[in-house]
Amino acid sequence: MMLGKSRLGLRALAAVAASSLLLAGCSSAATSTSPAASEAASSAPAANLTMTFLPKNLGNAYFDTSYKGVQAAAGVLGATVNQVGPAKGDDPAGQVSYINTATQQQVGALLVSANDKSAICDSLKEAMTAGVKVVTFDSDTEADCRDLFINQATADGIAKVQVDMIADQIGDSGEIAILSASANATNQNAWIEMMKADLAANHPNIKLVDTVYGNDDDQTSFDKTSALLQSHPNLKGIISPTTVGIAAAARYLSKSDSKGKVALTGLGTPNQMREYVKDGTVTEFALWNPQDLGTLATYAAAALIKGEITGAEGDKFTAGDLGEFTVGADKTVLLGQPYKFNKDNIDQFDF
Ligand code: RAM
Repeated sequence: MMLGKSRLGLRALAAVAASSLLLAGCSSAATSTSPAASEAASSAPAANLTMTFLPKNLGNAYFDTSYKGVQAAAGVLGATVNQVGPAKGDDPAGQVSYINTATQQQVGALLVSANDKSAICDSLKEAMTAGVKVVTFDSDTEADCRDLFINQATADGIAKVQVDMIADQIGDSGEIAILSASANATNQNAWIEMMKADLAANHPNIKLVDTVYGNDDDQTSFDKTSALLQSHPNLKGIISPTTVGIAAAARYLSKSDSKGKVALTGLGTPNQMREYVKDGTVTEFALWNPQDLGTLATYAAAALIKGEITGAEGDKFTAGDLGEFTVGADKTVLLGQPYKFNKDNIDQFDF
């Protein structure tokens, strides 16, 4: 099921406003609390609501949007969140050093999109042993290296929407290639495996001829697009399941002879893709709201820190304006399902 656009809208400001009202209500209620009750409250240890936000890489519009959601939620929760991260999206060692620093700083929680599902595990386990709550979002680690994973949408739903779009755009027949993020990215790799299975089972006339990696670097992704077109002269379509890759590929295609001849779809942000939808380079692509993902991760981390949830299946918590969420199997929380953007709706979105 596709997500309605109201779920994708920019509701962070409304959430902040509504929660400020709630907070105002709370503080006036607090003045009428009995002295004994306030003494008990003041002796309870304050929750450590400091957090480190560690995306795959800095300078990625997708994670910048997630961070807006993080900050909006932090404002409501009274949390302090600091963003750090490597320059490149294929640098797990860089992530490890930021994780170790956060552990030394004794933050309450780490919010991490993993560059590698196992390479950052030891440092995350050390963080958890030191009392830091670990929430992965967007790109997961092995399940025992974190307290919770905030999943943007089901992996099979993300895979299917991309295969459906390319099949539709190339008449369900011909050569396609995948331009991914880094070769070790947990999220892209899971989606690629499921896309391959879907292609094999349901699209016998589509042939996946190549999978290349732009490492979520704009120039590398641009160059890999050019190389794909040269090595596969019969290419009919490219799927890029990364916002960095699809934007770079669209920029390349829009100025090339292949514009309008080689289809491009995948996962992109409306703001980065708008001009390529309008100039006819791209027909349709998909995503979820990265801001909501950041908001949800922050509320989940706060609930873990405060001991309101432990990450056990069935645990429930509220994520402000996004509503109530329930922890599912394997300590995961699901945001929703991907949404498709095209020329008819893209102007309704601003992220
Ligand atoms: C890029 C990153 C991120 C992924 C999106 C779709 O920004 O690789 O992990 O979820 O694309």
